[in-house]
Amino acid sequence: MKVGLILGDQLSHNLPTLQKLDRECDMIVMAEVAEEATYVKHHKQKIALLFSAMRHFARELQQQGWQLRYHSYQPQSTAWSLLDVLSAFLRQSETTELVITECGEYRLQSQITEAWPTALQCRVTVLPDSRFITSKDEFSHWARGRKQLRMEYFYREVRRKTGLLMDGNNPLGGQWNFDADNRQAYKGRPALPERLIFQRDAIDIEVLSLVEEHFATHPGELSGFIWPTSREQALTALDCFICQLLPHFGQFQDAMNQHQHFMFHSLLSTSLNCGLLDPIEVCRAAERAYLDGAVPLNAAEGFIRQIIGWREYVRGLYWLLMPTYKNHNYLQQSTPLPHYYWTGKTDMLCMQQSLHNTLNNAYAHHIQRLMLTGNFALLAGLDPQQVCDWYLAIYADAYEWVELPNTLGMALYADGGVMASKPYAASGSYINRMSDYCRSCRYKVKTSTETDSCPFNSLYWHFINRHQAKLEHNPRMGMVYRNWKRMDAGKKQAILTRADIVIKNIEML
Ligand code: FAD
Ligand code: DLZ
Ligand code: SF4
Repeated sequence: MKVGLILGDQLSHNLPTLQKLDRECDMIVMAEVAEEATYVKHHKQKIALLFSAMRHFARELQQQGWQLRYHSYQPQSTAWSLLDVLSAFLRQSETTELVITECGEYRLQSQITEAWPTALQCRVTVLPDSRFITSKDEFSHWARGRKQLRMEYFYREVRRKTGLLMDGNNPLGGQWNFDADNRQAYKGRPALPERLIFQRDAIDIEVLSLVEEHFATHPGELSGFIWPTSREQALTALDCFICQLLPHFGQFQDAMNQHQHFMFHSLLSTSLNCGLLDPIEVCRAAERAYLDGAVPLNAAEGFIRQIIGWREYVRGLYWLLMPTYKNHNYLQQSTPLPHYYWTGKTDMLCMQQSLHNTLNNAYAHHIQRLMLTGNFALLAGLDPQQVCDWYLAIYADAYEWVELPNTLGMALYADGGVMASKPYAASGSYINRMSDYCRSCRYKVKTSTETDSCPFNSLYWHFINRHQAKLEHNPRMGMVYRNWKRMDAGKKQAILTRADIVIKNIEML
């Protein structure tokens, strides 16, 4: 008999493991275990999402006739890890081979390939994960010999490969990228539709109370749990997004608003990343909406680029550059993560709103992650390891393959420019342009050196000044350094003095 282990982020009916096994004679194992639930202090909603989605998926497999052993979470269980569960099961069965689809994190994948065959005394077959459009080998092949690994060029290859929004060999509309149309601030129009609320079934309810009881010390609230926990719900969420939100997705992709935590974003990353949705089916649905005339091209292209471009690209980079990628700290930043990242208690309204969204919903949209919590971490010189651990723990869609390049590379520039052609550093004026936070904030966005000045302003120039040696020769930073050099010496000193005080009192902002 063969045994297939299905992980919490492998909940797809087309999973290679299922294709390789025979439901007549093989066995599936799924397990909720302490090691996976606590290797970082995951947000309560992330644990609830995974446990509930795993239970729903297991039930579907059983209904299809699979023999399945499901290990439910028990706090006192001696089976702490996936290996413990498998060891116990294999001891009592006639298993000849363990089959698993390669997993999403280097941490676990290296255990599987290096330790499991000996520990389990059985053959371990690892199958490539066909749920991504670009295989690891294809990505390495694309990257080979290139001086720079820019997403835009990779994305064009994937457009050609999939034929998405293509007219033969050319992009529909004559352009690959419509980002120039996608930078509008949101002034309250059009009104946002109500978000979808799913009826919670007995599985969801049982899991939510299990998590409340046994993961009480983990961050976040469970009361706002909105995530699809089955494929059926994920498909409903996809339909709703395409009909109601995609038409304006492009236009307001970078916008932020005090009263709207989700804007026109899809909230589909949790379902994509745990396997409930397939990236190609999601992109085909967006393409179809464009071809039917229901959404403009800039919206469909912008959305599809996030999935076949950014999502595939970060996964390719992760597997190309791990394990050393994780340790980079190009800018040598080391300030500890302020405690408000875990509590949301700060007077910086933009940060407070983004952190409340994070703690209440295990979600923040891309611009909140990149230009608020990420930008602040970059400017304030926070330790990349601590920042990465926080992002991995706190979002319901976080797995290291996607979290690490986005945090270490895109937000923190800690990889020295492998991923981003320049640091995503911005002062309060960018935040003011793209949001309505500043008008209600206790800090003043127009000033830099007063005690009530926006911290982002002095921190921005402090960042530019302290990393001059590493950044000034970057052609995309030329203008910034010319402005800094032209600035009056007294003003410069006042800004740097203010920033030093801000950094010294970082916990008090
Ligand atoms: P939408 O805005 O609706 O976008 C559609 C889809 O595109 C998303 O569902 C996602 O699958 C994909 N996508 C968009 N941007 C990216 C990106 N940069 N990288 C990969 N996929 C992308 N995304 C995660 O899935 N998991 C993470 O742990 C994660 N950590 C991040 C950390 C930082 C510091 C930053 C800046 C970004 C991170 N992202 C991560 C990317 C992005 O912020 C989220 O994918 C997005 O906010 C999810 O919300 P959504 O589904 O509403 O996205
Ligand atoms: C994130 C997560 C959590 C919280 N719990 C489990 C679990 O109990 N069992 C499981 O199989 N997977 C879980 N996961 C997802 C895994 O951590 C994920 O599969 C690996 O990190 C590889 O991406
Ligand atoms: Fe954020 Fe500064 Fe605006 Fe306040 S003033 S909301 S701290 S950018």
